[in-house]
Amino acid sequence: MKNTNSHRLYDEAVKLMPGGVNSPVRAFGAVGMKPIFIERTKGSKIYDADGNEYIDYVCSWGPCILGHSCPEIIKAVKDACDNGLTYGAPTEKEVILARMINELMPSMEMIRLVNSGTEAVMSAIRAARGYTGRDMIVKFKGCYHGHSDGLLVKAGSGALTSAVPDSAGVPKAYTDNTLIAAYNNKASVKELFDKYGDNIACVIVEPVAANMGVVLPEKGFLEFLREITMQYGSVLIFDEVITGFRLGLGGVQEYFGIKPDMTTLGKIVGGGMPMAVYGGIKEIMECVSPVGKVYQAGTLSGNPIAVSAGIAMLKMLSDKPHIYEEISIKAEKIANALESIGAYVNHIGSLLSGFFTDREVKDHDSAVSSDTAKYADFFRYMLENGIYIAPSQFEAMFVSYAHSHEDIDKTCNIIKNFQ
Ligand code: KE4
Repeated sequence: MKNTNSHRLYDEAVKLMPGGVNSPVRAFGAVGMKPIFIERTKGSKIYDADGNEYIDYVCSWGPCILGHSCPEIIKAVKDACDNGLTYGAPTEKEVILARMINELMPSMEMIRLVNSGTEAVMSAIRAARGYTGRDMIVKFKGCYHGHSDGLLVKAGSGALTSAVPDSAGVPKAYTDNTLIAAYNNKASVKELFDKYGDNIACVIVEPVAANMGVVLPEKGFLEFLREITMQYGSVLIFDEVITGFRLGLGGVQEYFGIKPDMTTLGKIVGGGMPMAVYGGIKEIMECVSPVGKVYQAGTLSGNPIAVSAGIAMLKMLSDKPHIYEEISIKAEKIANALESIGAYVNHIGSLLSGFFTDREVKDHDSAVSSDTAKYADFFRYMLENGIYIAPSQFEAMFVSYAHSHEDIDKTCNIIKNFQ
């Protein structure tokens, strides 16, 4: 692959932006090479600054479930632009989108639109704390919920329960109320509730984890979280920023039949534009300003362009519910190809990850024990062969409605030839 232009752009970019990128994973650090710069996208393909074409399985980290540059979404955005880009005032389209979300995810009785998943999660946690009057939160090792201070944590020394900052610039005090449990480990959750239960405001979980690579909830794990949070009066927050509208129109909560108290959404819901959502039962959401005392605000929240993209996205997904089975079948083919070269694969719907390990990958520690050097070799091999997958083992592969049978067959053949 010729990368002259990407390398030229990268050499200029690193002088102007940390790592030459606007989000760290894009810097290709985990795969030991300079990043490629993307110039345009269409359907299942992305094209870099040197004109190289790739079949894309990053899909902008999840939003592009219908493929890139979906004509209906582009048209909705272009039409909306003719009426202005931002008003800073309520609009009918926000009501339409809020109603669509409520009808597709009934647990979200009331919602608030924001601009990123980070903002959605940060606000949901603040609402849960305001509603319960409690300070402590529980998250799971290996789950990522954006970069708000209290969530950039790792297990403290000694017991699993204490958290310490996992980023420079986060004061220790900001993480003192964050408790860490192990995914799929009920005992680690029970231990925290036995010790702190009456001061735990919420448990936040990726109901299907996708930030340690894809890790599925074991049978009964989500049900257990629902029971223990009910028992202690804590809020159960499903972070469905990745899984919302990915596994089906009702998200993981419909897929597994579990009703959280709050949900965060992002990525797909914005149709590729900067938009995310937090919401939940009315009793909690009515704690949010201007009705309640939990303050949260945003200049571009509910932006008419982003909302138009989101409405177009959800309308198409609602009109084409058959796509979910189709993209799941295509993802299954890729999962089988990865297994044929000895990878351990976690796969659900159109979401999957292959790990180079002979262990079952069911939590953070088993995920990080996989051979990440081999993954980096695999990434470079796939890129050289025109297949663009996540430049990190701890992300997911996404299959879109735009991936053709030819794309899938080509991808599987290339995977099977990896040595
Ligand atoms: P954003 O602030 O990046 O919109 O969303 C944060 C977030 C919240 N919750 C979950 C479950 C998430 O996966 C994310 C962000 N996902 C990463 C990829 N795994 C975004 C990619 C990036 O950081 O560049």
